[in-house]
Amino acid sequence: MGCSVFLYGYFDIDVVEAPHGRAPAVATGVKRVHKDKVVFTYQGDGDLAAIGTAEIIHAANRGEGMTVIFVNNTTYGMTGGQMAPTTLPDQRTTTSPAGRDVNQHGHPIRMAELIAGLEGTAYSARVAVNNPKNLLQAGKVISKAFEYQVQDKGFAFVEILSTCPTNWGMNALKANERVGDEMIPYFKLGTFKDSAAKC
Ligand SMILES: Cc1ncc(C[n+]2csc(CCOP(=O)(O)OP(=O)(O)O)c2C)c(N)n1
Repeated sequence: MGCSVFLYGYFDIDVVEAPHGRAPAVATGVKRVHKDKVVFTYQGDGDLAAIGTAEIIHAANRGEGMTVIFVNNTTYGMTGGQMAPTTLPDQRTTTSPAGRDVNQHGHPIRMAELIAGLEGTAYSARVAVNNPKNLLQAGKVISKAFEYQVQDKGFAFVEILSTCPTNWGMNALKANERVGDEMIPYFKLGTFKDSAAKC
């Protein structure tokens, strides 16, 4: 079996492959037609926070009953490591070789907080998968985001801080350290909206 970057190479589920950025729009159609199905999108940061900004904002704002898994690795990985909206200040990428200059390129976007601010969002959280403790927590949060969909609570969003060792130019161990040392201080872990939480 060959190595695949596509989700259906790893999960035994029905898949619709949407053009980049358009997954929330496609998932809207699938969920509205198949209300009994559990529908989720799986999107990178170039995909969700740049190419598909409009789709994700409006799907959340409409409160579509889907779960969104957003993998933030601070770069466009598949195309060779270009700057993404989540690239950290001063981070070098192939399109920001001198480092991201926030005055010129803007600031990294905190999507989980942005999505939490929308009325249709039932649940928004950020987790990381850089160590066993965070990995276990990520599993719990993802389960919750699916439970909310099954309970018809509305739109559920999970941002996962992840690595891209190849484009970051480091080994897997160093890449996991970078998540803790550089990403988590900017992209704080936690729950930003939980419609079921007691005040
Ligand atoms: C509409 C559209 N624009 C651009 C591309 C080219 N493209 C393919 S993969 C990719 C990078 C995606 O990066 P990201 O979503 O961060 O995922 P990663 O590869 O890092 O997991 C781009 C720009 C595309 N396929 N479709």
